[in-house]
Amino acid sequence: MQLFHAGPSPYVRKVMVLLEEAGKTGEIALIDGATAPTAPNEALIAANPLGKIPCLVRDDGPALYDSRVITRYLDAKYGTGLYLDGEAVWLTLALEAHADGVLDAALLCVYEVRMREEAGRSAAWVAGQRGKITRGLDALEARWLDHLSSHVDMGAVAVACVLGYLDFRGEMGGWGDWRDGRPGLAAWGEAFLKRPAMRATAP
Ligand SMILES: N[C@@H](CCC(=O)N[C@@H](CS)C(=O)NCC(=O)O)C(=O)O
Repeated sequence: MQLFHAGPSPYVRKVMVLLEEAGKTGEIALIDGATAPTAPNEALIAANPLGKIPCLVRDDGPALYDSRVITRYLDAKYGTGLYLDGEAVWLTLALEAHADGVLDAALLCVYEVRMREEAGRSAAWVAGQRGKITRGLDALEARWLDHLSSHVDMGAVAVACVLGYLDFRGEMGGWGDWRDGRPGLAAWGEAFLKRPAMRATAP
């Protein structure tokens, strides 16, 4: 299998963390997936018409995207147990979707700075995306700490990838420090980001 990959991508990082946790990084060849809406990667587009990473090219079936589909597939293939069993899987999936939504907002803030001329940028639009980030983080502090502190699942991995990305692109994104006013999330995040799989995949 081959994975269209780029070190800074937080969505790619979710997949890489799963592979690290499973001890299966050696089974997948990483190929250059560097891309942007304004600089499409033709090899990637041949596998994923949406031109987004991660994209997993399989020998025995169609390419898989997006990150949530790939992580679910690899979890089933390698039995990593990062999706909880029974009813609890809905918590994993809800938390992963929540984290990915915060990531989507953060990525759009970064794209606004990197890909739009200053004169064409919309302060109101960026404020709207930052609002999603703030509310998403506040909800993690208010409602998800019990789950986070008692499960290592794909929801927790996705949240940690969000926090890592907010640190990595904080200067460009201008969203402030996710730790401020969120002591529970700060403590959980600092500890989770020290896991070997998180360290090995840091942007
Ligand atoms: N929902 C997708 C989002 C993937 C995504 O937006 N990846 C970015 C890189 S971090 C990308 O490929 N951007 C290029 C583009 O939008 O054209 C997933 O979870 O995989």
